[in-house]
Amino acid sequence: MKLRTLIPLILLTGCNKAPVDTTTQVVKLGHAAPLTGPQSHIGKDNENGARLAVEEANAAKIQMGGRTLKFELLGEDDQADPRQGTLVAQKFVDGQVNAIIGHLNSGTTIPASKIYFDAGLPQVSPSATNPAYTHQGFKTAFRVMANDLQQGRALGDYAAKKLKATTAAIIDDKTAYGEGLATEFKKAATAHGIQIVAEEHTDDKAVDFSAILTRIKSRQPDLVFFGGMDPQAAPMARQMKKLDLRAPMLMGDGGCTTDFVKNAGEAAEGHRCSLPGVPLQKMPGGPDFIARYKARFNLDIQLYAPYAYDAVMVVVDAIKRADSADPAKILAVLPHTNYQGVTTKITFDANGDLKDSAITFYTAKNGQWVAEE
Ligand code: ABU
Repeated sequence: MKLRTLIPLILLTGCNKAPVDTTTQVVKLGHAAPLTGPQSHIGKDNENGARLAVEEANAAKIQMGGRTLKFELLGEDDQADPRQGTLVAQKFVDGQVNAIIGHLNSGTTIPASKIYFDAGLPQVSPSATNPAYTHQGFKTAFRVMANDLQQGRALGDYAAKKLKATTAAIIDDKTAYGEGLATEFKKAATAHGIQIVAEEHTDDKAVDFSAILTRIKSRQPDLVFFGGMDPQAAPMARQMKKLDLRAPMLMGDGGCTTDFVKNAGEAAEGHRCSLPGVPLQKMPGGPDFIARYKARFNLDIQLYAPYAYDAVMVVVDAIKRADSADPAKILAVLPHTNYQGVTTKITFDANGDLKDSAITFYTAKNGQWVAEE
């Protein structure tokens, strides 16, 4: 750029001061997920989805008040730990971010949401599905995925109608997500007359389930429901096979990952999972998103990347409609979102939950999750 073109764009505030850029306006988006520990592969997938959205939003050179918006993604590792989640939340508040994308886990999202609410910061979680997140009366809390009232009910219906189970064992990982989903599954399953013959608990760091599974085997359930994430689900499947516990495992979205089928190997075969939304290939922007994600990161999508992408784009859309990146102004328009995302058409109910979302069931076959029609 020639100097005479550059000078009007840069305001020099004094000989010793750095020039103030009057051509761009920075918009800071905080993103929180586990980037270390057993769930780091899912956390990085979320962050990649959000990063792709930020890069595409920047490429669109959105103009506001004579400036180009420059979105910055500030990624933090909450380690899937509730206490770390609140520390990250406070860091975002102190750093004066404009909006939050996250967190990934319900166990971090829920305690962090109080901090964002108190600070008046919009929060859009791509993946936290415990209903409590949006049921606290916080007008700052939104999510772009069905919650576990819907998912738990669908899992109970599936157990009764599709798997024809009359008995079930339930294991949860004692997290807000795993325990919450197991509770909703149990309500729906028992409403269908399924007898719960065992209830066991583990945690989100455990890898040895042999004692739990041995007790469950003695009760001969028609299925084993697991409320938890893939770092537990994969070794659990392997240990079920070793113990010759042949009942299918039924899981929610937390087990529905690429890593589950990879790490469980042959022991994954025949297990089932549910995932909010339609299969990625059938999502409105799914095939194109898969290609763009692969081109940018040279990775396959784990799980929630398209939801993280949509969570960013919902905020970008709100900023455009508000004609402002001020958090209060974003919050004024977010409830009226009507945005065609990669995953679905996104509109929110009065709680900040997605209005319409399908639930899809998958069976592990030949090393992949295969969607059921
Ligand atoms: N939706 C399952 C994983 C995230 C969570 O809700 O904890």
